[in-house]
Amino acid sequence: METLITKLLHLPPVASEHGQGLDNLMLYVHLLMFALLLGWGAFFLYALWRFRQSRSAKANPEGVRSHVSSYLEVGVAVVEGILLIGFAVPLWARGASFENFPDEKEATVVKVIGRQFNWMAWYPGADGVFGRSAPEFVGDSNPLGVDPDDANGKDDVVVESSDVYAPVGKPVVAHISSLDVIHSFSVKSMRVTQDAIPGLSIPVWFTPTVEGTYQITCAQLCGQGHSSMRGLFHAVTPAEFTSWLGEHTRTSGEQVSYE
Ligand SMILES: [Cu+2]
Repeated sequence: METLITKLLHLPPVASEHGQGLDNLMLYVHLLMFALLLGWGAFFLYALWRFRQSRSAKANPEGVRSHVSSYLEVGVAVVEGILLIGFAVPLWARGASFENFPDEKEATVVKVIGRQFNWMAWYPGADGVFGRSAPEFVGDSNPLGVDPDDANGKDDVVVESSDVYAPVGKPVVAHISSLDVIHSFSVKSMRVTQDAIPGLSIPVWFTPTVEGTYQITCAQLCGQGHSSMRGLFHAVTPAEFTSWLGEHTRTSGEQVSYE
């Protein structure tokens, strides 16, 4: 969704629930910086005029006696405090605190795994449980090492084409990790960025609100193919998501489907 803020700050349209709050904060920080720019600019011009050579040849040993500058400093610090405590910390806590994470039963859960140079998305399928994975199963056709004999993995879906699907109106919990070097999963329109670190699985959550196809970017320089590590995040209707997942689920024969 394009807003006055996205136009003003040249941001991609916002398409997630918490995105607007983040944009608001960015606008407030920019407004504060703009006010400081005007204030300092005006003071600079005043100082050039006030202390010009022809007017003030004598030094004043008493210096400034007014407290205006102190009051201004305190005022700026108060505004900064409000931005930090009133806006930034609550936004951070909403995204980062585990207490605020949605229940995975009520969410679309997906593992997003980066590697040089694409993204893979692993869904638990209809049973909602991810299959086991282990290093001994890793191969060209099974890069994530999903155990072919594990019952929980039979309906799992693995997509290797850098496409991530999720329905709108429901929280997405994405567990981000990497097979090789440090990548960073970033969907600007969702206002989400999380480093993908080998050996770690780091969850992020967001709720897509606007249907559409949005670019996934790797936000961490990760090698020669870094710039080609683009993907697509598809925010679709719940019905479209169910049918998409159904098309990719293999209930007999193959355990895991690859795109
Ligand atoms: Cu990368």
